Amino acid sequence: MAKDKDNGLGDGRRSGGVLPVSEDRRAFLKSGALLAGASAAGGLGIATAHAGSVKVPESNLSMGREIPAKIYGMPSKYEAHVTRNRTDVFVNKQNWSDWSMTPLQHQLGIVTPNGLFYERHHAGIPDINPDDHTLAVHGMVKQPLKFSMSDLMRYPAVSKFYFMECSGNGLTDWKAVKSTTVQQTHGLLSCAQWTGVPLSWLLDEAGLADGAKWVLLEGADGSAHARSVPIDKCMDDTLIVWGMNGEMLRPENGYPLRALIPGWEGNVSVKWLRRIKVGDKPWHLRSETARYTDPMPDGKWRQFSMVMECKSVITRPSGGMKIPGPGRVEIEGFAWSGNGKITAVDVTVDGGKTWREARLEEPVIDKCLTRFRYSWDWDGGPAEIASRAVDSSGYVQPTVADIDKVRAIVGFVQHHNAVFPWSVASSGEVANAIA
Ligand SMILES: Nc1nc2c(c(=O)[nH]1)N[C@H]1C(S)=C(S)[C@@H](COP(=O)(O)O)O[C@H]1N2
Ligand SMILES: [Mo]
Repeated sequence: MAKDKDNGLGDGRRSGGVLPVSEDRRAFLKSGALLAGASAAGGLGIATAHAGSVKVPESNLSMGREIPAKIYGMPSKYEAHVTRNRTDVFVNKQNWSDWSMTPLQHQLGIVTPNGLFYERHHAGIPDINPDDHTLAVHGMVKQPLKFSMSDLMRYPAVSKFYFMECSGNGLTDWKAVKSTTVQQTHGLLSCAQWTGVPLSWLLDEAGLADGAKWVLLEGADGSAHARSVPIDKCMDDTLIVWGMNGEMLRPENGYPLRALIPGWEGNVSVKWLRRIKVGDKPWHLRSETARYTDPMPDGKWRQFSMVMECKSVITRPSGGMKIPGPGRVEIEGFAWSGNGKITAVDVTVDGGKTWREARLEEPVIDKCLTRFRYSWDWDGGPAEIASRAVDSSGYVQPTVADIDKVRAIVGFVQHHNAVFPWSVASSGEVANAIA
């Protein structure tokens, strides 16, 4: 298994003790004893004590790199270890129908940078010229329509933050430890600000015929990936997007056009979108019959379970990291729900015996990643840490045992949103404790 070289707790925090004084910091300071070595004036206990003169660094003594005439900027060479990685747990013999995972342990804030957004393709990444690309709206409509990219981009666009998660996220680690890092256990999850038009505008313009109930979305890739989506979701918050975090979609995320179906399994957000067909019933396609369905205890399979229900995970400290020593540990992670906003996250440090409420970081947005934090005084003994999220519908993130009761498990589980524990050894080493 690939070892992440920058997974220690200390080295990811290059800003040292120089943090702005914020509400969060005040809460941190009030919430308990500081690490040994913290100043009496009330530092976070992260910086090392310093006396004497401040050395002038080499970079102060010469001119820096020149600005090229044109360039697409790239991260610092010192961040080269932060990559999205193809799965090495569920190894595929080819890399066309495959996936790559977001390094959640390195993500700052709630937005996933475009180069780190997870990927899932069924037949590789097509290379589509936007000048040749069109979107057809047809089927049970009063007037079939065809849009070029420049037609679509004349609409007054909207920009919204939404998470995206593959329903297979976590399937490798159902009641068995297979993965080491949170990138491997939860990295089929990312979040972006999407820019495009509400699908309702396009459907209103075409005019829905009486009896229109379902919509087919089809991609222009080699898999001709397609899904059936109920008309209500299409008219509610579904977007047809070309923008992602301030720039055009990346080829791997659907350039030049994709559907973005907020809060639902990633599979319905059809990439390289070329066709929207309105009908009166679902099409029962491969990805809603043979795949992306949940086996039930009565032997039947549940179709169209498309909402990604409330879930959370601790990203720091997480699997493969090492806590430097006893004392203050700032636990942080993500919570999200396809059914609304996150209203609370609880954290346990004793394997679920007791739970304490974590702090939620603003902004807290509907169907978007929400960051939580919890300040823990680690006594240096073995511990088990986990988070449990609650959403605005009142739904509480289930445990593995809860899911086990209501599903038949055939090898692995889709839509695995259970509480996910990490063990902390006396050595400070953090490991996957899902078993
Ligand atoms: N045309 C097309 N759309 C697709 C897919 C695909 O293979 N082809 N994969 C789906 C799946 S399973 C997921 S999880 C998301 C992944 O989107 P991303 O690669 O932008 O993260 O796209 C969905 N849309
Ligand atoms: Mo997916």
